[in-house]
Order: sequence, then structure tokens, then C-alpha cells
Amino acid sequence: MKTGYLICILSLAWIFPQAQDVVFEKDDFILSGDASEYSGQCFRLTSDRRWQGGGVWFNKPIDLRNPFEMEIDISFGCRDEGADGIVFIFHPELTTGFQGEGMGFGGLYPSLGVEMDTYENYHLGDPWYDHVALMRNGRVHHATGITDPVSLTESGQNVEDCSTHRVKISWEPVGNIFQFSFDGSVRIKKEIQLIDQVFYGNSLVYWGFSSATGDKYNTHLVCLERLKFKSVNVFPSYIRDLLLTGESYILDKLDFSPGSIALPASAPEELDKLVQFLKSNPRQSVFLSGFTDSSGDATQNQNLSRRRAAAVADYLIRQGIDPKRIHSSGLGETNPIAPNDTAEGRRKNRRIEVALMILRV
Ligand SMILES: [Ca+2]
Ligand SMILES: [Ca+2]
Repeated sequence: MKTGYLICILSLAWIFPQAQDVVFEKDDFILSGDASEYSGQCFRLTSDRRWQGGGVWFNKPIDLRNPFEMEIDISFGCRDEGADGIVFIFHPELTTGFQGEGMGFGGLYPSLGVEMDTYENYHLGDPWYDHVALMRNGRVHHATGITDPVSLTESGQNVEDCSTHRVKISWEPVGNIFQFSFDGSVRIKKEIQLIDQVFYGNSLVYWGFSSATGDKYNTHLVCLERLKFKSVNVFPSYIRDLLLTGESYILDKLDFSPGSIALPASAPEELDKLVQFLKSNPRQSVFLSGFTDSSGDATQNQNLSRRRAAAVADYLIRQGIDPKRIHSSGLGETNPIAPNDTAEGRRKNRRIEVALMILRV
């Protein structure tokens, strides 16, 4: 193969990275409200009681510039005209919204929701039958929906029938196509500028399901069968715009020796404040990003920065912080904060950045 072709193919692979089947465990998900683990690959969002509300969220963001596909089995319970239904959500924060008729989607801004609604709220323009619609920004009135409500099933029959229903959800970024199918029938297929028009240019979002009951109720179950997407483990500087606290800082005194991943002697002084902060703020997560100066090989620098950030993460874990609250990545010589042509500038660029995020679930 000629080099030119190879470069061309590699370039295309870079522009269109392939989604991967995700091997998932229940630990990859964060539960909120009344949600709980259920048997197998299932989560129970609400139990069969009044005024319940629960959500389940994948704990890492995805990048909507990549395809996203999932197959799930959903159970809406056994009580026809029960309530309220289940919403699949994309949202830049790990947050669940208003309950009741909002089904945990209400008020989430900006957001995309696939509302699977089994309870007719007259004042929201709900049809009498169990329906699905594509909604945005936590608004549950159908007048503001992206698509009009259609019956969940092709035949129009009730879905609160004690059985499970196979749902497929997919996002194809090349054609901007969002698709939803229910029991093998495509119910929504919509071209939508998800990144530019719904999320205002930001492609990093979390995904999850939420549900609620009200005066009417049902057990709501979600069973994950197949997930195919790329989750994002690196947190470049622009993701800080998403952080609820907006706080990030540089571990100034953590000067690693050249080429070394051993924590310097200043580590306890520098990191124990962070440990104490995380212990006193149990809903806070931390993102550690390692950076190097531009000396040497870029790939080795990326590797070095990743291992240094991981060394800091290990220290926090040894001090008793739950590993699920710590994310680390290495960004190598990218994003310099000073010129690399002076010793002082290079020293500034060799750094670990700490960004904080509240898990508001
Ligand atoms: Ca409703
Ligand atoms: Ca029904």
C-alpha cells in the first residue's frame, strides 16, 4: 500500500472514530433518588408506589461526534394508566430533574429527552395513549417538543402490560440522525443538529434514564442489553465550562523530577488539603489532568503525564477517597500555559491540573 493511501485511511479513522461495544458493569452507573440495582443487568427506577423518582446515569461523558447505540429492555409495570413513564436523556451534567409529570427530565437545560409517557396529563398536551416524543431542555409540554407524540407501539396497544419491551436508541453524527425504535418498529427518526442547536456547540454529554410516579404508579425497570459508544476519559480544558463549581487549580508545589512518576516530597503538603476537601464534600468528584513541557517525544510525554496524574490519583485513593470519585488523564504537551522556550515556562507547563465537579444527583 502506498504511504499516501495509508495516511488517507488513518486520517479518515481519526475523523470518524468507530464506536465500540462497551463492556459495562453496574459500577459504571450512578443511581439517584429511589433507583436501585435489580437482578441481572437491570435497574429499578421506581418501585410500585406513589411519588417515587429515580435515575440511572453512565458515569462518564460521551462525545456526540461519535455514534451512539443502545439496546435495552424496558418494563413499564402492570397497571394500565399507571404513571408516569421513563425518559432517556442526554445532558451535560450528572443531574436528574423535576419528578412527577417531569419524570426526572423536567427543567434540565440544555438537554435532549426521549419521553416514553404512560400517563395522560391534559395540560401538557399528552395524547390518551402511551406515547413517545423527542423533547428538549426539560420541557415536557408537547407544544415545545422536537417531534409530535406518537404511540409507543405500532399497534397502539398499552405498554403497561407486565412484559418487557425492546427499545433501540441510536445517534449517527455523520447524517445527524437520531432514531428510536420500540419492539422492532421505528417510531422516531429525526435529523437534528444535536451538537450545534441543542447543546450549543458542546459535544460532551452524559446519558441516562429517569422515571417518576405520582398519584398513579408502576414499577419502572430498565435492563441494559447492548451498549455501543465511546466514552470520554480525557477532560480537556473546555470541559471545565461544564463543571458545576467551575473550580480548577494547578498543584503548584508538585514538581516531578524530569522523566519521573514518583511523587515528590511535597506531595502530602500539596495533596492532603485536597483529600480533606473531598472527605468533607462527599458529592464532589475530581478530575486530574497531567501536562508536560514540549521537550522530547510527544507520545512519551503524553504517557508520562498520564502516569503522573495516575500517581496523584493513587495517593488520593490510599488516603481513603473512593476511586469512583477520581478521574485522571494525561494530555502531554498540549495546552501549554507558558512559552516552552524558557526554563521557567517549561517548569510551569509541567503540571497537574485539578478540576472539581459536584455530582448533583
Ligand atoms: Ca404524561
Ligand atoms: Ca397504558
